Amino acid sequence: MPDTKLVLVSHHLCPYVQRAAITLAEKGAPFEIRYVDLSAKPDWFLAISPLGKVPLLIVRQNDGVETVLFESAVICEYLEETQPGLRLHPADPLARARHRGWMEFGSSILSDLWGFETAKDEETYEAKRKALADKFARVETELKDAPFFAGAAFSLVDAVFAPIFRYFDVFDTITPTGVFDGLRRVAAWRAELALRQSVRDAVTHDYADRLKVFLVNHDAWLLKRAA
Ligand SMILES: N[C@@H](CCC(=O)N[C@@H](CS)C(=O)NCC(=O)O)C(=O)O
Repeated sequence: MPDTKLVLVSHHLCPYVQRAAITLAEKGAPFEIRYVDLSAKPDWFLAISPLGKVPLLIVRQNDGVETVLFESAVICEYLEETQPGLRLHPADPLARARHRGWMEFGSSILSDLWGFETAKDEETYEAKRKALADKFARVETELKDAPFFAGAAFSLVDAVFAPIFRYFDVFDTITPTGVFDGLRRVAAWRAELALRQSVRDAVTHDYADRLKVFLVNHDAWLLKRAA
């Protein structure tokens, strides 16, 4: 769809936005990026975002008609179906369905991660830390062939997990979380994803600083634990 113009409505820290940005980069699809302050959502954004959330993908067709897509999985699937280049879903329907399940599993990890990074006391922190460790232990048993989730081919599951691992690249500079202890395959997957150009380019250079400010603003136990 060479004449379609794509605008990704974003937030600097959002892992769901990163999924879409990684997918766009893997496809080699040109796109504009527009950042939104989620603490003071502008009217234009509220008018087009049914859930008041990022990411949105604004698709402007060559006849000038604009369609707004919301929900990161929907956006990634749309890009997979419309953009040429690397296929990011397996061709086999059963394998594809399995991948969709693990994308959803990644979303459930993000929900625990939110609780983990915003925990204000040790008890909550530890409960969320354990939930994350348990989920990654489950992921460990799914990983069979390196370097990516499905072996040689980078897929949408990788695009979902790379932004999750990125959080820990910052957390590790603050305090050891132990979430990946003993998970050899997950650790190798994480290291591989961190090297991928599409993953590196999915955030701005000040991502780590912004995440640390977020932790300070949320009075995060993670920081107190390190002190
Ligand atoms: N299920 C959504 C989740 C998106 C989401 O939670 N976005 C957050 C930022 S990471 C957001 O926009 N939050 C604003 C709000 O809830 O008010 C997706 O996959 O796109």
